[in-house]
Amino acid sequence: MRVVDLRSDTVTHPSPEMRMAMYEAELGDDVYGEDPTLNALEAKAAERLGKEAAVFVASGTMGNLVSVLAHAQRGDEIILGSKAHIFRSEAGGASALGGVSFHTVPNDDRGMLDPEDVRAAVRPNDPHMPRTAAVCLENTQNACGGAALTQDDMQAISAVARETNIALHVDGARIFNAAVALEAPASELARDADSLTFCLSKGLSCPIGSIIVGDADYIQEARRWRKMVGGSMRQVGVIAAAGIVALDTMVERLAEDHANARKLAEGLAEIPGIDIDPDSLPTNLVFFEIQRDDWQDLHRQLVERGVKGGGGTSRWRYVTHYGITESDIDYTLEQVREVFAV
Ligand code: TLP
Repeated sequence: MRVVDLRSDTVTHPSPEMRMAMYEAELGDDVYGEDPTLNALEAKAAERLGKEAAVFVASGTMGNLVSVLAHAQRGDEIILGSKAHIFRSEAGGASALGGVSFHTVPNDDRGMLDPEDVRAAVRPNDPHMPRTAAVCLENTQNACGGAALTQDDMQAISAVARETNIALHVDGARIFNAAVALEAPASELARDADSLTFCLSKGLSCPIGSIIVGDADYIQEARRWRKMVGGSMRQVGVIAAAGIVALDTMVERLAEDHANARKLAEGLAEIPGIDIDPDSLPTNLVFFEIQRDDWQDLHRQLVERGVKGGGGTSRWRYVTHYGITESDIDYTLEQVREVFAV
């Protein structure tokens, strides 16, 4: 049976060039700082994001956790959107492991925070209160339709962060999707951030890994926290090799995923029972509302026909990625049309 897996861009497999690079990678022990392939990846990532240094971590969740722990002490607080992945989908790690509490402010439809809300959330210097250590933005913002925040958005929040002497961390799991959608270099979007995490194993199609970038002292501190959470690895060049190929060959092609997402959204918009505004779609995450009570049954039927994605609630998400072709989009629309016709 034909399978079109639209559950996430995390399901992507490495390209043939990545597999070859992994096979041939020169290796060393990274805990001694001696893995040449990883060192090359970290240098490339830092340069690409316009930062002094970078450190490789096992996942986006570990990247955000280590980033927050390197900014905040036990008892501190971080400000973040109520729809932030760090708040909703990372098992409360910063609280559980770091004693850091979350202070949420509303995300608007694009995932942006209101700078005045952030300013108001920063605690005064009062011994009754937790200290505010950082504010976090997410770009693209997953739960807000995958919208890309612009450099002006970043700058508006970083201005408040500078003024109030807190750090700005960006969960840039999909920062390259934002960069491609906005036709802006990723380094521009990262410019005002003190730290930024991006994922290699989403749209960039690596099997494993994320990177944190920042200034050299901060990344040194992040290395300590990475060690503490058990994330320092040994011959990691075997996975880093894929990351180098990803940064060289997989960024520009994200435009194809965005074009496929647009085609999918436009097709879905014509199907009765589906509510979606394709004009609000900027990247590779397609969110839509099923306006039928039998959405669970519709979901089951689509999965039986090989179209995977959505479910859970009546708000579904289909994600385009390296493993999805334009013909897969045609097939998906055909199946959805048929299933929804009944
Ligand atoms: N997101 C996954 C799931 O957790 C929902 C997905 O399928 O979208 N930041 C953002 C914005 C993310 O979307 C994710 C993963 C992460 C961080 C965590 O990355 P991993 O899965 O590598 O720990």
